[in-house]
Amino acid sequence: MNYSVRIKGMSCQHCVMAVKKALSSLDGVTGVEVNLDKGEALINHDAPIDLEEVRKQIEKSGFEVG
Ligand SMILES: [Cu+2]
Repeated sequence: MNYSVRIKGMSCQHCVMAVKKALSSLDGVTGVEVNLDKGEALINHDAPIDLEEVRKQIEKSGFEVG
């Protein structure tokens, strides 16, 4: 299963890595692809993911969903 989320505030590969790491830590997540140009993360998961947790992780990393 895939879930894509728009992320505001990413500007370089450091941001990408921070988001990847944060989202990869969530339960059920099997992979994370981040597109810096689009400002989007694609989350692969094999169990339902908690969207509130996704938002929290993104904000904890210093970015914003949107
Ligand atoms: Cu950066």
